[in-house]
This record gives sequence, structure tokens and C-alpha cells, in this order.
Amino acid sequence: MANEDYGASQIQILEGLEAVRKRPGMYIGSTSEKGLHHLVYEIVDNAVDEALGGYCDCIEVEIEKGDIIRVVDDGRGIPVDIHPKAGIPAVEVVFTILHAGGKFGGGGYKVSGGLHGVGASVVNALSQWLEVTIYMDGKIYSQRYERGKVVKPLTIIGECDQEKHGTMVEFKPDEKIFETLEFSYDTLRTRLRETAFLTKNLKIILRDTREEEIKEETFHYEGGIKEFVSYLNKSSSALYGDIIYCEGTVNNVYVEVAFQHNNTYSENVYSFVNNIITPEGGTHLVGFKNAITKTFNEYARNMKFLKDSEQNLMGEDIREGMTAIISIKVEEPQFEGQTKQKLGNSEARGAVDSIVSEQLTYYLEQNPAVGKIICEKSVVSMRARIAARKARDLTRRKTALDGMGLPGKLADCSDKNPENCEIYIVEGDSAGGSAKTARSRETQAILPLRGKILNVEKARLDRIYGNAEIKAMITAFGTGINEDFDITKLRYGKIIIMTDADVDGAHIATLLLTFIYRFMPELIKTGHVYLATPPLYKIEKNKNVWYAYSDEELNSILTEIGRDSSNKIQRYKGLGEMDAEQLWDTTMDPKKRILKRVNMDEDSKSELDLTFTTLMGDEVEPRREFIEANAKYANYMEYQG
Ligand code: TSJ
Repeated sequence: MANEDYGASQIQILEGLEAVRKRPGMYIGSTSEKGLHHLVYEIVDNAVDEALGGYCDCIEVEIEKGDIIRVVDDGRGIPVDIHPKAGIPAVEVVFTILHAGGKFGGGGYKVSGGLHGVGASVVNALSQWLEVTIYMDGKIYSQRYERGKVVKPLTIIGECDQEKHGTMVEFKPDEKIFETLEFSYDTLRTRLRETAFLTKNLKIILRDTREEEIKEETFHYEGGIKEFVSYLNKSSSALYGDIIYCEGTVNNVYVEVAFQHNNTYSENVYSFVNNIITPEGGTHLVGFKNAITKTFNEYARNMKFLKDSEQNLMGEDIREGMTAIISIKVEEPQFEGQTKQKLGNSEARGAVDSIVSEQLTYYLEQNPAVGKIICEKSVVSMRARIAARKARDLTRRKTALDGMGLPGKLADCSDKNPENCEIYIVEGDSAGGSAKTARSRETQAILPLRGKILNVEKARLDRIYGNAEIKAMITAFGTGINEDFDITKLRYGKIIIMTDADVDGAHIATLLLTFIYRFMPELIKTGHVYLATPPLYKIEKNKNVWYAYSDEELNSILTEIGRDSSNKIQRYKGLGEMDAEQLWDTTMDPKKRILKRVNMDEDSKSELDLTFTTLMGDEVEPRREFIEANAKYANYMEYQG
């Protein structure tokens, strides 16, 4: 290749990476903590591709001091020979040319280059520096880049054992690009564990050496997605021992499905394409649902679990209480929909449908005891669904007759513009009474709820529709639920849950959040749901009053005002101990209160679902741990005053 050609391609490269630095959001979604973590996923996914090809069985990820990331694999090593078209080493192509990721090496399923797969060059462009080291044929190659530009050409820096092979990438994200440079061990752990579940036999080690005390975990699941299902079901009771598993390849689509029913009433079905979660499903999910509905109806009819006079089971009847993973691999995934999170490949539908139909039919023939449990459970669910529809139609007609039909216990606000309005859901009648006195009538509505709230994880729809507290919330919010949900009918811009600052209060808040999450998840997604934060302590000294919302705050206040015997410290056990004025000052006054917004991140949907089942499920221990860890899904959000 002539020199000027080389020069021309170099200029193109720099323009490409410059575009990434100018508009990082276009490539990695955002420059927040989320975007920062995407950098790691991108690099790891490239190594996972090597594992999917069968060339690598261990990936190590380390967060080093200074929030530097190091990813090491034991694959073949990124090729170092001169790329015929670009005229530079292939590894340099990988790190400097946009979308070069899947373009060479050819064939096979790829994780990288999928939905989030933007290529290692994007990571390079957004890193202050990046170093790649390749172990191959007894030699160690190394190259260094700064903000996407080569600062040290590819050189052999030493020799290694002839047997050793692999790739090591180290990088430091650019402080000029990212809002934060601090990595979260837990965020990486969730994602890497998921990757390990989805890639049978791949061992992933995560290590954090930032602190004195080193953290390290190994994720290695020989059972793959079967172990994923049992992990997701670990906090509820399974209805049968097996995890039903189907696997096969049709039309170049590799399909793996695993599922098991638990004793809850919710459906937890997660679909993945090339290891990437598809929150909006798509053709693979449709294929799965078709196969399940068809196969179980056929089986239930043949085995007389369904009476001749009865209608068919609906898919939702069969999927009640089901935890399922659908994981497929395709060579060229096509994503559709507004957020490009929905699989469009039509061949995936048929592939999943035929593999699941065939293997599930066979499984049921071989395991009639399991078939019986699932069919009987589905028939009960169908009957409950029909009863629930009747109950719902009844409530619907009632609300239509009652005009607005607002619940009697609701003290509504006078302003009718939802944007200005908020509703406090308050535990207990006495706290509800104080809140009604304290509130600003124009914009704050109060809905007191009595005692324990129905656990929607443990109740079927007919009971849920019949529950007075739940009915009161549904009518007060105005949006309707499930398929009737309509956010434009929301009557309050903020829905604020106010419970005691103790374990029981946290439990009640969680029950309420579970209800909202299961029936009106959009309210959480769009950020309308909040937790109030009542104070833990009142401190009085010489007629002055302070409130502390945590033990740390109590300490710092005491340090400031001096620790002596004239301090009067009161520990609040519940909202009921505060009078209306105190409640207003500490918890309800928009100018002073602390609100926590409840978050839901689509990427970590499986973690969130697990959180709810853990809380509401049967196992006492995980629930206790959770309540102590408190509202993990609520982010500190608003501190006004
Ligand atoms: F993202 C990345 F590029 F920075 C990166 C790639 C990071 C890490 C930690 C590993 C890797 C990576 C790439 N590991 N293994 C590979 N393999 C190849 O690039 C490769 C090797 C051989 C052949 C071949 O056809 O012989 C083809 C490819 C794509």
C-alpha cells in the first residue's frame, strides 16, 4: 500500500473517533454511570465472543486502584498481522476503526456488535488511555493509545511461554467525557453473573482491588441458563424439582430455553439475543409463548385436565408463576421498535417454536407427574382469571355509576392540575389524621391505608381486585391497571409513600411498591413514585429544635451543638408520634422534605424482579437481609431546602 493511502485512512480513523468523542451518547447511550459501565461490557463482550467460538474459557475483570479496568482472556489473542485493506495491524483496526468489531474474523455468533455492541474502538476513543497486550506464539505484543490515538505502535515487548495465549486490555475512562469515573462493583457483578449464566462453561472472575480489602468472586455455571432459572427461583418455592430445558439449532438459530414454576402468581420471563437482554421481547419470545400455549393445551386436553366443556388455557394461565429464560444466538440480529430492544428476525420465531414444541411434548410424555402439576395449576389460574374478569367488570361498572367514584378515605386536594398535585399514601389512620391536618390542601391529597397491605405476590387476581386498600389506590391514581393503564389519566404528579422509619414501615412500603411495580410499572419507569423520609430523631436544646434523618446526622448535629445534658433527644418510633406541625416540618413541606425517587432500570430488570420476589416470597432470611439493606431501588433524589 502506498504511503499516501496509509495517510488517508489514518485521517478517516481520526475523524471517526473524533465523532465518538463529540457525541458519546450516540454510541454508548449516555455519559453517566450507565455509559461508563457500558465500556466494560463492550470489552468483556469481545472476549465472550472468543468464548462462544470455543477458544477461551476464562475471563478476568479487575477494577484496579484509580478505577482502571483490566480485562484478560485466555483466547487466541487479537490478530497482530497487517490487515490487508487498512495496512495496519489487525489489532489496531479493532481499536481505531468504528464498527470494526464483527467485520473480520468472520462467521459465528457474536455478542459484541449487537444491541450495545459499538466496538472496542468506541471504548478506546472514550478512554484517557488504553493499553492492549497480546500473548501469542511465544511473544508478548503491546500497544498504547491516548484518547483514541496511537501513542506507542504495536511492538514486541518480551517473550512468554509458547503455550500461553490471550488478550489483556487495560483502560482508564476519560474524565473529559464521563460525569463519573467510579465503577460500581455491584453493577459489574450483576451483569457479569448474567453473562456467565448465559455462556455455559465460561468462567468469569471479578476482582476489586481498589480498597485494602480485596473483593473477588467467580461466576461459573456448568448448567448455564438452567442455573439462572434456579437462581431466580431461589427465594420462592418451586412447584416441581426439574428445570425444563430445551436446546437446539434450526435455520442457523441456536435456541436454549429453561423454565420452572414457583408458588407465586407472577410471570418472570426473560429473553436474550446473543447474550443481550431484550426487555421488549420480539420474535423469539413470541415463538416461545406460542409453543408453550399450544403444547400445554394439547397435553391438557389429551390427559383430560381440561373438561370438554371448558375453553382453552390462555398463555398467561400457563405462565402464571413461571420463571423462564429464552436465550438465542443468531448471526445477524435485527432490533426493532423505538428503543431497538425488540428482536425482529422472523426465523427466530419458528426456530424457538419448533424446538420448544417438540422437546416439551417429549418431556411431558416422559414426566407425567410434572405435566399434571403444571396443568392443574394452569386450570386453577384460568378459573381465577375468569372470576377476576367478572369482579373487575363489576368494579368498572361501579366506578362509572359513582361518577368520579373516589374512595371515601381519600382527602383530595383542591387543585385539579395533576402536575401540581401529589398524593401521600400513609400507613395507619392516626398518621393519616395528622397528615390530613398538616397538609397543604391545595396540592396535597392524603390516602390513609389500614394495617398490612395485601401481598400481591401471594394473591390471585380475584382477591387483589376485591381488596379495599388496593381498590382505593387504583381509583385515587386514576390510571387503571395492566392493559387498562393510561398514564394520561394520572391524577397526581407525585405518588408519595409515607411509612414509619422502621422495619415494619419498610415492609409496608415494599408491599405498596410491589403492587405498583406489578400492576402499573410505567408509574415507576416514568419517575412518579417516591418514598417520604421521616426523621429518626428530634434534638432539643435551649428551645431550639433539630431533626436528624440518620445516625450520622444525629452525630454531626450533636458534635456541632455540643454533647451535654441539656440536650433532649427523642427517637421517633413512628409517624404517629409526631403532631401535625412536626410532620409538616420534617416530612411533608416541599421546601424542606427529602424524597427518594423509586427507580427502575430496564437493563437490570431481572435483578429488580428478583428483589421483589425475594421480599415477598417464602424464604425469611433473604427478606430480612433485604429489609435491612432497605429500599435499594430507591435513589436519593431530591433534597430541597
Ligand atoms: F474488545 C477488545 F477488542 F478490546 C477485546 C478483544 C478485549 C479482550 C479482553 C479480548 C478480546 C479478544 C479478541 N479476545 N480474543 C479475541 N479474538 C480475536 O480477535 C480473534 C482471534 C483470532 C481470529 C482468527 O480468525 O484467527 C479472529 C479473531 C476475531
